[in-house]
Amino acid sequence: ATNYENILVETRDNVALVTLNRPKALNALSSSLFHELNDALKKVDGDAAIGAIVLTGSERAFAAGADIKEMRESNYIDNYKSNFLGHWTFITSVRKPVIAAVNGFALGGGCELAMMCDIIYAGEKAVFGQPEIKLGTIPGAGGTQRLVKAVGKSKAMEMVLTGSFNLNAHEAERAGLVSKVFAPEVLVDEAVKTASKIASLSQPMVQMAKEAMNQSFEQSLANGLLFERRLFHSTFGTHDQREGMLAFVEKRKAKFNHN
Ligand code: CO8
Repeated sequence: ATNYENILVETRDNVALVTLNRPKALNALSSSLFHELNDALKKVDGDAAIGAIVLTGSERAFAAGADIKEMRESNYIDNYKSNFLGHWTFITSVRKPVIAAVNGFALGGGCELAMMCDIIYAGEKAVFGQPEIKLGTIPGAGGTQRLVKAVGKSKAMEMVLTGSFNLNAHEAERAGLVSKVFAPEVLVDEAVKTASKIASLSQPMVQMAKEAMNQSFEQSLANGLLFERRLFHSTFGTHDQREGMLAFVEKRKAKFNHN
């Protein structure tokens, strides 16, 4: 296993559990943390034994945002030339499902990172917010885009424009940002349970379904529907579709071989 300084990676059966681990900085997303995260995600995405990924932080903080101390002195032209934080988008190209298990603060880039995942589970003390405006900047990794779709325009506007209107776990669930809320101490186990359930299904089908749903954010409805239908057609070229439908008819559990 690779030794990382800012994250921990473990496998639980068919699930990879990645834990952000910069406790002293409330998991502020430094550039080296993100490079390690990307490296770990790349490895588990390519590991056939892993079917889904859980990303979590500590009970106090999922992540309190981009590392303010690291970026405070950077200037426009350097940001532009280095495409500063461009590598943050890597997680959105991971093909396996990623569940964010959010305890504590998910602020700024932390909220944006959670929204780059496919499913968000929250611990009861989770706090979601976009405080960038208070730092004299604006969200830079999807907060002005994904948040609008996740919680609707009025809530997203209020969060981003005031920087201090945060959502707690239950508010986030009601708004649709989060799918389930758990007690903090069971959150990660519950996320792993769901990830494991997903990982036990046909991996190519899971990935096609994820790919098709993600098109809904990118495409017109007509194009998205066409993309979906073509992928749906293609599932009939697989073993797992044959087996899944046969198992239904024979009233038994399907045995997927991911082909
Ligand atoms: N960056 C760097 N260090 C941080 C950060 C951060 N985002 N958040 C907390 N820390 C550090 C603190 O400086 C402190 O360090 P030290 O002990 O050395 O003083 C330590 O973590 C503990 O924090 P606090 O003492 O502040 O803990 P509190 O419990 O008092 O407060 C809060 C917790 C409310 C979470 C508070 O830490 C806070 O407000 N943090 C900043 C939150 C924030 O503004 N986040 C947004 C950052 S900007 C951003 O994310 C932009 C993303 C743009 C992406 C662009 C991609 C292209």
